[in-house]
Amino acid sequence: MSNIEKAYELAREAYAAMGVDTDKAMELADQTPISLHCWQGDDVLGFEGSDSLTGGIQTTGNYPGRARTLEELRADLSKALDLIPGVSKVNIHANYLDNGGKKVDRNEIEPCHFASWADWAVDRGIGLDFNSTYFSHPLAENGTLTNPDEAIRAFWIEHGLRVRKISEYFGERTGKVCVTNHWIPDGEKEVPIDTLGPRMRLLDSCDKIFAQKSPANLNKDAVESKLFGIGSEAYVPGSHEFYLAYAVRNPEILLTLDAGHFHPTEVISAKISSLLCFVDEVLLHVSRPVRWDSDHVVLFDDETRQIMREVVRNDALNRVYIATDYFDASINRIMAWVIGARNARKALLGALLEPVATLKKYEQEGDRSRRLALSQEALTMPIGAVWDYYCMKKGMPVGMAWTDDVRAYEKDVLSKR
Ligand code: RNT
Ligand code: ZN
Repeated sequence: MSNIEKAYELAREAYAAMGVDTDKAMELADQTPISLHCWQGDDVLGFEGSDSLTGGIQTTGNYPGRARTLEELRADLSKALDLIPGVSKVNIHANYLDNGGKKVDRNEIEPCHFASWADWAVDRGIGLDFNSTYFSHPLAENGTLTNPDEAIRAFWIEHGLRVRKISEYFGERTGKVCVTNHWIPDGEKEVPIDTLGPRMRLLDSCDKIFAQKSPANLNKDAVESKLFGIGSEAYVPGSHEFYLAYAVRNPEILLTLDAGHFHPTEVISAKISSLLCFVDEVLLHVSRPVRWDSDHVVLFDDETRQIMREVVRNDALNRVYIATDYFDASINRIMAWVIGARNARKALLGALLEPVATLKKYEQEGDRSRRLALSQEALTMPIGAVWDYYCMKKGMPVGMAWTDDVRAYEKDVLSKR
């Protein structure tokens, strides 16, 4: 018996004594899809030939080896996916199109421009998620779906409509539902006088984009709010209240919660169960804001763990889609992917290893003292032993072993770019 197996055996017994079935927890943690964002690999630049990122979001750092082509990005993504245990999907942005070297504007994209992504996903046996791209474009400078210029607003509405067709195509090709996220960067540095007008235009734009329902087995649309961005500190029309109301009014639309899109002391873990009272399904952008919406690499930290606990404790795994959303250009980008995704999965496993049934029993009995005591005992249970065993069983590297693999790839591939 290896040390990993020995440690697992002890952990399994300790968890069983708490009423937790570790095999069941590993199975559920493994089978729950986590959607890996493609944009960590190239600093959100995409393949339209753009060399700058706009829209009030920002990557910092210039670590060598950024993916410059679709082929490089997919090779890097494949490398990362091979080191992340569990069912993964890949989350693509509309500016990651395969245009064959010809200019295809955002209002012209078609499924054929994403066929190579679908081929790649089918080949890997994974699902795809999708995102409209309303930033890093000259027509986005003064607003997209809120733009008072009707021609520009129409351009972006057309983009949204086309994105949803591509999502349906992804759903068909992969046989797995595509979750499509819509986020716009529109906002103002200073408080505008008319705060209602842009929102009424956004409402009209959304109604036009979502007028036709997608087959629910192919595509589900989600709307993502934000509090502020760089240059939109004072006013963002697509606020939490706006999209929450929109999702409640339109039951087929999901609400997206991004961990970095609220006031610095506000946490999305505290919002999930309220939303579940009013919307059918939720999309999570698991990210890490540091003092602002900085999109740092996801950690195995309190909030990431609390997000997963809220989903598991409320038995909502089948109503919540989990996606990662961060971009760090200051460290090896593949390591950034793997660290964040493994942390998200580990946090999910940790939540599934909580003695939820017993905690709920104490709660129902009114035994708040023992509820608190057990919740604290659970924190120092050997999650790591179960995680290591799970990785080993899935043929995935255990501990730091995967970093050697990425270093070798860096030497052979990334450093030559
Ligand atoms: C921006 C949003 C959005 C983006 C991606 C690239 O603040 O979080 O989800 O990160 O679409
Ligand atoms: Zn996000």
